[in-house]
Parts: sequence; structure tokens; C-alpha cells
Amino acid sequence: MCTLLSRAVCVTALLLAPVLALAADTEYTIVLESHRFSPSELLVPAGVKVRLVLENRDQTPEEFESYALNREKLITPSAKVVIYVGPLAPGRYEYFGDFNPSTARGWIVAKP
Ligand SMILES: [Cu+2]
Repeated sequence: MCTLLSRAVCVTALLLAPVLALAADTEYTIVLESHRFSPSELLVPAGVKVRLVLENRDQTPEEFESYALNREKLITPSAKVVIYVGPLAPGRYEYFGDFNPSTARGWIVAKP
């Protein structure tokens, strides 16, 4: 018979296992360097919640901004932040760096 604690651990493990598997499958990194995002077009699966790691390798802050995705996130110099997007309908979603919009631009492309 399980103790209350071990039962709680079991249940937690069962609940977390699929979440961790999903997170591992759907995490992508976008790197900002010299005020440019790379990859400039990131392919992600449509219909799935996606974890995006935004890594700023510049020595200046940047703000990831997207009207299409309804996201706005400050990234301090030499830092990483995480945002979640989706599940997205198939399509192209533009984003840009609010502080360097002439060079810092990209697309999230959701494919079925
Ligand atoms: Cu902004």
C-alpha cells in the first residue's frame, strides 16, 4: 500500500512525464546577435504549444515584440527568456526587436 507521500510522488510523476516529453519536443531557440534574430524564419508545428527560448547575445537590451503573436518581452543583455506561443493556426507570424526594428526581424512559421 502506498503512503500518502509516495502516492503523491507517483501521481506527480505520472502527470509530469507527458508534460516534460512535450516540452522537450517543442522547444526552440531564437538567438539575437548583432541585432539580428536567427533563424530569421523558425518552423514550428501548428496546433501545438511551443516553448521559445530567446537568447540575447548582444550587449544591449532588446524587446521581442509581435503583434501577430500578441507577445512583448524584454531581454536584457547576455540573457535568455522563455515565452510560450500557440497552439498556432498554420501561418506566418511576424516579430521584431522593438529597439532595432530595421535589422531585428523574423517570422515564426507554423506548419501543419
Ligand atoms: Cu514594445
